[in-house]
Parts: sequence; C-alpha cells; structure tokens
Amino acid sequence: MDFELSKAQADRFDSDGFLLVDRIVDDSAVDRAVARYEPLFRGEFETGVRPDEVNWQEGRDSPELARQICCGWKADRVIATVVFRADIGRACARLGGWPGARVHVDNVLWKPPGTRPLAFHQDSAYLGWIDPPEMISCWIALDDTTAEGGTLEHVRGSHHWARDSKPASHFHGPSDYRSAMEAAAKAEPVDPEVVPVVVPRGGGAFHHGWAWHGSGFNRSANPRRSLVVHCISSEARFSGDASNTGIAPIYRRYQRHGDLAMDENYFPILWTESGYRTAFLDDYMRQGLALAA
Ligand SMILES: O=C(O)CCC(=O)C(=O)O
Repeated sequence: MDFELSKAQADRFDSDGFLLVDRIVDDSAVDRAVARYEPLFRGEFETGVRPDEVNWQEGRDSPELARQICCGWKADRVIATVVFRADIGRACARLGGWPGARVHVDNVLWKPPGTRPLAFHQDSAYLGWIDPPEMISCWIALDDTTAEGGTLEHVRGSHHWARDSKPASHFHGPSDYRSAMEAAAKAEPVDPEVVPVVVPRGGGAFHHGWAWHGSGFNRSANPRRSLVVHCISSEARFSGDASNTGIAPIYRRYQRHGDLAMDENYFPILWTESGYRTAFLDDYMRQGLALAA
C-alpha cells in the first residue's frame, strides 16, 4: 500500500468536501489503465462480462459525448489493478469515518478534445437504495488536467448544503452543466466557489458524496481520461427502499431475495481496519498485472 493521507489532508477534506492530491498512483498504473480504454469503448470485454453501464460505445453513440463505463472492473482485470487498491479503500474509509470501504462502482471516463460536459450533481442523491447512503470517491487523472480541458470541478464546502437534490435528468452533455448546482447555491444562499481539479497524471481528487461536482467542455487539444473508484462503507447494506430512482434498477439486481446484505462478489471490500479484504481481489489483480505485462 503506497498512498497514505495526512491528518492535514483529512482536515482539509472535512472542511472543503474534496481534496486534491498530486499523486495517488504511479506512472505504470496509469499506463496500464490507459491501454485498456480503446478496447473497452469498442465493446471488447477482456473477462467476457459486460460492465453494468456502457454509456458510450464506438459506432453507437455521438462522438460529441464524454465516454463512460461503470463497473469496468467486471469487464477488465487490468482496470481492476487500480480499482481494487487497498490504499484507495483505506483513504476513502478514513475520509468517510467508516470501519472499512467497499467498491460501489468504478467509472471509466474519457473526454476526447471537443467533447461535451457532464452535469453537476451530488453522488449521494443516487444512493437511496443503500444504507447508509454515503459515498467517498477517488477520482484519478490518467492525463495531466487543465481548467480548459474539461477536468472535474468541485464546489468548495457544498457537502454542507441541502441534501435533497435529485439525480440529474440530463447528465450526459448539457451546455448548462452547472445549472442544478447554481440553483442549489441560490437556495442556500451562497456564492459558489468552483475549483477545477488541475493535477498531473496519476494525481486526482477525493470527494464527499454530497459535494456538488461535474465537468465542462474539453476545449483543449488533449484527451481527458480518468478512472474513479466510488466507495461505500464496508458495513453498507441494501436499504430495502424499492423505489426506482437513479441507478437502483441497475444495482439492486445484485440483492438476494429477503436479504439486505451486499454480496462481496459485486460490492467487494477493499480494506477494513480489522484487516479484512474480500478474498478474490488479490488474485484478480495478479491476473490483471500478468495480462498487462
Ligand atoms: O469526471 C467527471 O467529469 C465526472 C466524474 C464524477 O461525476 C464523479 O467522479 O463522481
């Protein structure tokens, strides 16, 4: 385990709702993950398993839109070599105040030059089907990021705003991508301070599930690729709320009948303070490293 948060970083996260970090993973991890982007978005799934959400596929979707896949780890063991890192789980658990962290989903994101925004939102607004509906995310830049390059943007202190937003009705590509956040800021009322995540490749940002975030047009000449590990508490369970909002229809398929426990085959535990980690992860990562070698 390499990445370790300092107390000062954790304190900054508590007050801002996000934390920028210059290095989370090394260059070899970045190179490995980037090499899988083209095949994944062509629909070539190394394990033979389709990711839970394929929001963009070559030949099917508009080249103007940002490319997104959720749960790339199920389709590609090389992607899993980053997503399943225990140090990322430990950092998310510490920031969440949890005894441990498990993966809810990953996001494989690719914004080529000229592509459109992703709407501002609060991640926890999508989690009514999880108890507790809390998330801490680790967003890893796979390219150096710039403010004009469509990088992720956070709003300082917005995790303290009202926790009543709804999942975005138009997530992929809206020109007015900040509008829901601006309405929420007006209701507070506060003047929102938007902070772009400008970091070298391998760096990134952690964010709180109630922090408002999104990203604008990629107006640069360079791609903006990133890999996000969205963690929930190792103790999280299904909430029993059968409403159909947000992403519940996709992920509640993994709930066993009459049982609120989250199955580690689909929501694996990365790290706990007692030393527990889901059994298949290390072998799965070893296989991914061998494939990438
Ligand atoms: O990378 C982006 O543009 C959006 C990422 C995001 O929404 C997230 O990490 O929660």
